[in-house]
Amino acid sequence: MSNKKEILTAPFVIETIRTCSNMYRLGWDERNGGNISFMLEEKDVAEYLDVNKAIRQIEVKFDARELLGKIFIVTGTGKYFKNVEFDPAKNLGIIRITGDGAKADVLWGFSDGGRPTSELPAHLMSHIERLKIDPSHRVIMHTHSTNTLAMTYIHELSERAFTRTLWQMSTECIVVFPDGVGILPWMLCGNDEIGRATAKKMREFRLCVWAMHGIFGSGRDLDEAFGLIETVEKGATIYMNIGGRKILNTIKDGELKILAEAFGVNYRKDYLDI
Ligand code: 2HA
Ligand code: ZN
Repeated sequence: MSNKKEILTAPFVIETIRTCSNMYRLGWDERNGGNISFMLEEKDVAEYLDVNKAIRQIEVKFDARELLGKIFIVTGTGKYFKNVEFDPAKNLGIIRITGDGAKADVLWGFSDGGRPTSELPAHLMSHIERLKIDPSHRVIMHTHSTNTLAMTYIHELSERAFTRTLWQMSTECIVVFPDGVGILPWMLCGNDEIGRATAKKMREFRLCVWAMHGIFGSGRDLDEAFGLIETVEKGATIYMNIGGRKILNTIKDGELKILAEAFGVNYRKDYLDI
C-alpha cells in the first residue's frame, strides 16, 4: 500500500490544469498551440510520486546538464490545452532530467506514450538563463496570445519601440514589465536555434515576443508568468483596438517616469525620451 497522495490532488497539477484551460478560453492556444513547463520542488513531488521511479526514459535532444535532477511538469507535444482538464495524465507529464542531461525520466503522465512539448529545448534553455538571474524562477510559458501576435504584423519590431508603445497602452504596463519585452524576428520554431535565441533574450527580459508566432514568458510561479503575458496582451489589445485611429491622448514619457518611480520599479530608462 503506497503512502503517496493522489497526484491529481497536487496543487501544482491542479494549477497547471487550470492555467491551460484559462489560456485556451482566452483564445490564445488553438489546437496544440502553446506549452508550459513548471519546475517543481522535489520534496513537494515526493508527497505524490516516488521521484526515483521512472515509468520510462526519453531523449531530451539537448544538453540540459545544468538542470540535472530537476523535476518539471510539462505539457505534451501535439496535445491540446482544451483537453488538459479532461485527461491530465495524457496531456501532461512530470519529468526529471537525468543521465548526462540528455535524458529525462517520465515520473508520471504522457499516458498514451506521448512526449513533452516540441519547444522543450527552448523551455530548458530559458529556465537555465532565468535561474542564473533569479534563483526563485520556476515557470516558462509559451502561448499564441492573439493581439500581441497581431501587433507584430503592424508595429516596428525594435524592442524599444514595441515596449514604449505597450507602456503607453495602459497605466499598469510599465509597472508590470519595467524590463520591457524582448523580440525575436520570425524564426522556425521547435529547434535549438530558436531555443538559444530565446534564452539569450531571457537574460535581459522576462518575456520574449516571437514575431508572427506568440510569446515566451517566465515567472516565479504560474500566476506571475501568466500575469506578465496577460498584461502585455492587454496592452496589445488596446493598441489593436485603437486600430490606427488618431491618438489624441497618451501617457507621456514624463508620466511614465513618475509612475515607475511611484511604484519603485527598475524600468529601462533608455526606453524613455527624457
Ligand atoms: O506546441 O506552440 O510553438 C505548439 C507550439 C509550437
Ligand atoms: Zn507556438
